[in-house]
Amino acid sequence: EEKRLSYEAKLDICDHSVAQKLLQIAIEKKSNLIVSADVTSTQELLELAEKVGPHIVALKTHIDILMDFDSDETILPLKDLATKYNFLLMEDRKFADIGNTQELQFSYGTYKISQWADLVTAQVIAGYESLDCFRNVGVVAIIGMSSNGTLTDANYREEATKIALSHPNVFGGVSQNKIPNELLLFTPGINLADAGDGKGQQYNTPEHAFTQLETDFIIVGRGIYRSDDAEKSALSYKIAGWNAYEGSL
Ligand code: BMP
Repeated sequence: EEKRLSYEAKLDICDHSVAQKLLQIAIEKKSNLIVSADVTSTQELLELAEKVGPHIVALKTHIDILMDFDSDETILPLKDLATKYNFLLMEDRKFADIGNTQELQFSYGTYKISQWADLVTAQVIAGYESLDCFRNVGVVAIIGMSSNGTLTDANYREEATKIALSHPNVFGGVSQNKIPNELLLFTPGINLADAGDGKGQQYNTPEHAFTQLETDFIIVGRGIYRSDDAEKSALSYKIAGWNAYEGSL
């Protein structure tokens, strides 16, 4: 049975440069919170980033849901906020195609993700080589999903974990189950008020994620951006996440 490691201990075993940055930010800001900025306008995105920036290690985007995406108007100010508040940009693209197509989706088209994202999520369904194209970013592999009825059963997760562990571009995984210590664990489906969203999402508490799953980072969307005061609720989740982390050591 593996023991839960501190962020300091993980710095020694997680070599990927993006893993190192995330762990250093976590230690510095005493935060393991990633806010999922699932808003549909640039103004909402930037306002949210300004409010939650001081409390997060990364801002997770679904850049393709913006109605008004523009590299100059969206990405430049977002990058400035990331620098100002010291957080990374995580594009939750969940790539899920053959390597050649992913390479095109990563660097071309409207969003040119490779030009600004520090880390991206990718399915591993297309196999090991499909991940070769993600150079200069860190990849977080989707190992298990939070939604009711997901096909990521124990066998799938085991095979996905093998790919994640062996591929040099991958430094972490998204899952609702434990994964090996050599990978950083990211856990979405976190909400202090709700158990689900009526659309298949299933929620757990930060306490569950750290104690039961030994997660490294919690990902919170609606719990923060839908609340009356996003700044205040980001701070609450940050404190809840940090207390749960310290309690799990
Ligand atoms: P919310 O906290 O509002 O439910 O948002 C969760 C976020 O995490 C969404 O952006 C979703 O795409 C993402 N996510 C998830 O909920 N479950 C997973 O298994 C993987 C995800 O990336």
